[in-house]
Amino acid sequence: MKTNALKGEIITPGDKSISHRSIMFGAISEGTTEISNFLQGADCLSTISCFRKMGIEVEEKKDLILVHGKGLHGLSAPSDILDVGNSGTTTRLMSGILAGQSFTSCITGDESIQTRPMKRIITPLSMMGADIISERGNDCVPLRITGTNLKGIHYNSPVASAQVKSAVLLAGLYADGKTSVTEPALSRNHSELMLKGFGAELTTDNTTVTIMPNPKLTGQKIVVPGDISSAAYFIAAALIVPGSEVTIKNIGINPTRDGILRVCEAMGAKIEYSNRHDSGGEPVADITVSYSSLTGTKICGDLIPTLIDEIPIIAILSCFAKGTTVIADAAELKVKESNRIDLMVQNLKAMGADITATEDGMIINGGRPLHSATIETKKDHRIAMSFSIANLCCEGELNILHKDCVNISYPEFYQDLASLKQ
Ligand code: SPQ
Repeated sequence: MKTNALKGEIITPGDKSISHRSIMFGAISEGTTEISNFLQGADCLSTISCFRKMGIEVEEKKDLILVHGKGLHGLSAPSDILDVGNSGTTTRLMSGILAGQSFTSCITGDESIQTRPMKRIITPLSMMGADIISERGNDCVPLRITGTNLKGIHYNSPVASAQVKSAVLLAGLYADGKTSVTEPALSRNHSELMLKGFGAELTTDNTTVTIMPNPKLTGQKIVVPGDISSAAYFIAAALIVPGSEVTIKNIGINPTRDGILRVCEAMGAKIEYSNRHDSGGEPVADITVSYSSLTGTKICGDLIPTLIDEIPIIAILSCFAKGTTVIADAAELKVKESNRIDLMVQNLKAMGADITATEDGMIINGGRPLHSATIETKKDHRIAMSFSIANLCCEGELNILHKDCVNISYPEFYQDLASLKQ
């Protein structure tokens, strides 16, 4: 075997979704928010930089980030364009906040973010009365947002998206009445949990969330759990490299995010849980994953939003499983940092896998040996990390282009992976 058994412990970096939200919600709260285990990835640093441009002081201490919030109405007009870099979360959640301000702002970002669909937030925010314009008329950034008086709505979202849900809820803080969002399946609920913790009046009923306007939000102490989306690469690595046993500590296992664990278990993975605890309403645990013989499975329906960002690494795992894996209802993958269906299929085919793209997913017949190839990442961090794991078990070496894009969500990824090698 090319790679010896992987052994050891990984402490995954802070959750990206929760890190973004801790800065944003801290900024519009009164008093100081103290964040530990904040993810120092490029996306979250973009969020910090945007809020600094709106007059929020963010102090970076050794192991802590302090956000000196100015309350719901304390942001000031940015001196400059708000550059979100590669981050969809920053773009969409911040738009919800900006819609209710008393100033005009402009948001833009890198090449990838300039192609990602923003109509999904422009539509509901405009229904609330927001003045939000896609400057090139293509429903992408640059967006110009002029703050106005907003009205509460009930929005039936056509897509299970935490970013859409959160944008509407955040705008709802500035509306003249209650705002509700119903989604077709439950997406990650970090905004709901955290906004409640900051003092928002918010209720959840199945897939509907309702928020009341104009709460008094107060700064909080946030301990960010480890990111299950980052842990996913080591879970997969331990499962496919014979003889491996890896413990991944402090992973957020919120049920709206833990689909990867459920799918791996359905495929036959040996996963043991320990040290279960709660961190600010978010469930956390250590897990130990051992090399396992895997079988293909079907992944679809309400499970999809709980593992949407893990589908690239699940596609890799499926190549090492016996039988067929079918991934369906995942058309959302086409509008992430890259078209993740096309890129996974193109790259895995180049490695010799039996994989077919479908309208809303892919079909993988596992068991074919994989070989070296040049991997196009389109600078998508999740594609680069997924193929770094495939590289452990293929013949020859993969040539992964733009490998350093992992710094978007996991700057220490390659060092952590190397630390498990014997
Ligand atoms: O922030 P960004 O660029 O959209 O990041 C991604 C990722 O792979 O890291 C998606 F490409 O994660 C999203 C996730 O897919 C982060 C997120 C959030 O924090 O609310 C929600 C999901 O997106 P969506 O569109 O389903 O709401």
